[in-house]
Amino acid sequence: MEIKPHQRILQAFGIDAAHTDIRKFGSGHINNTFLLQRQDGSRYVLQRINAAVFREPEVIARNQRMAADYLAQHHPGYLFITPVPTVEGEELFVLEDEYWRMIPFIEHSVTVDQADNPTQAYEAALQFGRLARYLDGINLQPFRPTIPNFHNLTLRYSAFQEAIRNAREDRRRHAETLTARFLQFSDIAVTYERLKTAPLFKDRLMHHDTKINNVLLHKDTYKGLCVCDLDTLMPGKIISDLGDMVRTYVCPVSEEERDFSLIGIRDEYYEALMDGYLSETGSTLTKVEREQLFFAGKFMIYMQGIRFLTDYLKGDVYYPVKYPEHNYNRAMNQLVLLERLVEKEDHLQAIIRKCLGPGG
Ligand code: GN1
Ligand code: MG
Repeated sequence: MEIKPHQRILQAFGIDAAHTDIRKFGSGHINNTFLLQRQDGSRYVLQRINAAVFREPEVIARNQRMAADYLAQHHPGYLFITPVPTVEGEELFVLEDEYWRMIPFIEHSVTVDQADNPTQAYEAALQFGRLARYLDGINLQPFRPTIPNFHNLTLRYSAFQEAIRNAREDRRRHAETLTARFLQFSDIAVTYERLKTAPLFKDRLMHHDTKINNVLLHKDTYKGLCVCDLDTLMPGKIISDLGDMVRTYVCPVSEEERDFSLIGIRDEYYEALMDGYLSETGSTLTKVEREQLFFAGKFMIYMQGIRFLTDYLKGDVYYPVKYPEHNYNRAMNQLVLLERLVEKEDHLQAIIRKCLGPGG
């Protein structure tokens, strides 16, 4: 269902709807996003926050504000996107229980949905790495999760098991082989469970959605400009951000691809993203974090795979689908990607050692 922002929302941000061009924008699953262009040429991005997913949108605004204040103080000049306030000075506008916010459109920026060359992977990873490094010293105590347990694999794994038990018979049967293949990788959940309480497995302020289209690149040079989509900026672990880059930059096709024979690992992209991320974060990582760099990819691909399969088993209650087997196919796509990654472990570990350099 398409939701058009109406006049009252634009008015709240001081924008005259009659003289503004509004079009749908971006490719996210969760929020509805629009690009506004005013007659004077200025552009903004308006978003309706999905409040079924983000139960407390104020937490998003608060986390972002605290991060922005810290960055302005410790890294002045760093481009960190902050909301355009309403005419009343609020970060969010609430109308009929729906939350809206507006951010500036960064001029000369573009996003890509898929990494087309290793340099793009490097640039994007460098931007996420820089954010992590700049936020390394921030006090996490006042930050709250915008989605509780978002990347808690232990809970995602239990939800998967519960979905298997409660699935409608036809869906359960259709997914039987795929489910069994995912269960064979349950050691990933076990490793996560062990790791998550290790003292050197640091809590950090993480982005938690490091797909390449969440980095703005310069439209001509494709140099990284800044990161965007900060809804899930909250305490988490390094494997979330690094792992989602592995999940989404290294494969030549996206999670939507149904020709599973096209799924594979492009070594040069893997190396480029490790290089970009570690060039920023390398010196801040603990020993335990350094040991888990390969695990990051397994962790995120596995978690995304079981999230898609859980949703299929539950009857597509979370991810929008275009046809009945959509989530099943997304899950299969992620399983194949996981298998391709694991097959190459020795080689990829050697790449990691190279990127960490001597002493790594
Ligand atoms: C969702 O809306 P989008 O595409 O930015 C999801 C991510 C998944 C991604 C998979 C809040 O992100 O965790 O990795 O889909 N975000 C939420 O495409 O669930
Ligand atoms: Mg997003």
